[in-house]
Amino acid sequence: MSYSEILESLGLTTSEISGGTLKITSPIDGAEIAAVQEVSAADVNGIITSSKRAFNNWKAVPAPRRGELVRLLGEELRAAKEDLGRLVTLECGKIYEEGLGEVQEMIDICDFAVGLSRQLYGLTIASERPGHHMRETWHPVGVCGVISAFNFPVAVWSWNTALALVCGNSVIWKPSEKTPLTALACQKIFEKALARFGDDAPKGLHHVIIGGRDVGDAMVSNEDVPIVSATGSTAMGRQVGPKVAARFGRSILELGGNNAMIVSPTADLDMAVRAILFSAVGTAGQRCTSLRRLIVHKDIYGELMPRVISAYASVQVGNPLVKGTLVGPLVDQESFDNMQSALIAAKVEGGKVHGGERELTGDFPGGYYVRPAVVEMPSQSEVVKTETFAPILYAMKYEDFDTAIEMQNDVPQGLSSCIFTTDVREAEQFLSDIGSDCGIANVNIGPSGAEIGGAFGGEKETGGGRESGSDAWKSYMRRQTNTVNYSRELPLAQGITFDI
Ligand code: UN1
Repeated sequence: MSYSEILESLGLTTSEISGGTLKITSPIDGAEIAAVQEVSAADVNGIITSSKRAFNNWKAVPAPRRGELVRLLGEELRAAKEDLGRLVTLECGKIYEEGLGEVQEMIDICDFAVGLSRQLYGLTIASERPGHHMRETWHPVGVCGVISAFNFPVAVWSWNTALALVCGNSVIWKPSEKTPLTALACQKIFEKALARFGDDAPKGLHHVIIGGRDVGDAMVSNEDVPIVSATGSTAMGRQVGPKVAARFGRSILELGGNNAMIVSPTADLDMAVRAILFSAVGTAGQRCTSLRRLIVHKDIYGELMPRVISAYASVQVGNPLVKGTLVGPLVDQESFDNMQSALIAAKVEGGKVHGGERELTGDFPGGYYVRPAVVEMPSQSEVVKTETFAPILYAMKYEDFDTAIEMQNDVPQGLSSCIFTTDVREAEQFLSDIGSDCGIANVNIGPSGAEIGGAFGGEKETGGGRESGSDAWKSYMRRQTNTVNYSRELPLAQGITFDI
């Protein structure tokens, strides 16, 4: 399929994607594929007013009915899966298989949210007073701002939006400036679901705002946006979090990761090698869950590392639209430059670098393809503690298990982690209070590729937010404690008497 056929397959019209100020190039070859209109920061206030109006109607629609809209969204996503998956590949450069996987995550979270729309369970609580009922109930909050990154341009939107909608909120989405086309395509898909839904979905329930940092800022600073869910770099979160907090808004932050794998002497090394490959080079190392640190027991280091290094040398790097490619391009030159700077720093810090060179400059002079890099490090130095959004895997040795856990935890980020071991004591310690300090901790699988059913997010510089499954929906609702007196007396709590 040609690039224009990919764009047309999702109903993006020429007038919508040309003549605008935001130029979009494909990471595949650097070709300009669109020029999209941006909103101005001044427009954002009007959009928030429209969203707030929509919220005031939507919150009155029963939750299971709200779920019906998300069910229809899931159906439309199923129908659009191949086309949207291909557009994800074209716009952000991940391989088509992963583009499809990303759309599958969207479908899955829609299914999850539909079920949730008939739950949103509260609690009954024992009251200390006779003739009283206590309850805890959950209610919609308002406009939910969603900020997403280029690397999961559509799935992260869906995790937030599917939940926010069944919870009774309206949504304003600020996608990455690198990937507005997939956002426009999702808006179209959403509109198809809306058209089938009926009249009780208010106008303005979902908006996409395309623009730069000032546009995001206008949303983040506006007190009519009580929830801001932001996924991206720690630097972005440092801007967003305090601004939202300053006006007592709620933020859900899912920021950087620096995810490790401990490989113990009892590990199944065949499995470990496969997991290392998928999680470290998949999506060209541009997942927040990508494997970045390998902490290997000294007795198996000599056996494992040559296998990893030779697998790295043979992994197929190329056009992400072509079957058989496992590693597509980096998103842009800046990303390539950051990778090269990190490799230089790693050498200065004593690292031995395997791979990391630019490739395919003949076929794609405008694309930034790299051979994924493995760097053997003498210790967990500064560069290892920094998240570089590129396929660099730092490998280090450990001697005793407690030190391995210390190394795993001794970075500023706390998203995902894993251990390969067949020793149940090690596995359980890793998952215990004295084990991994991350939001995600796995045994005998890699740190990436989380299912939507679990809560997704992490600690420390990862921001502490949770999106997606489990009870992450509670972040999109306000909690209310209710006490009902069905007696004819007015007893006070704490046994207080206050007679008049
Ligand atoms: C991200 O990189 O921002 O766990 C999200 C994973 C995917 C989501 C990654 N399900 O790798």
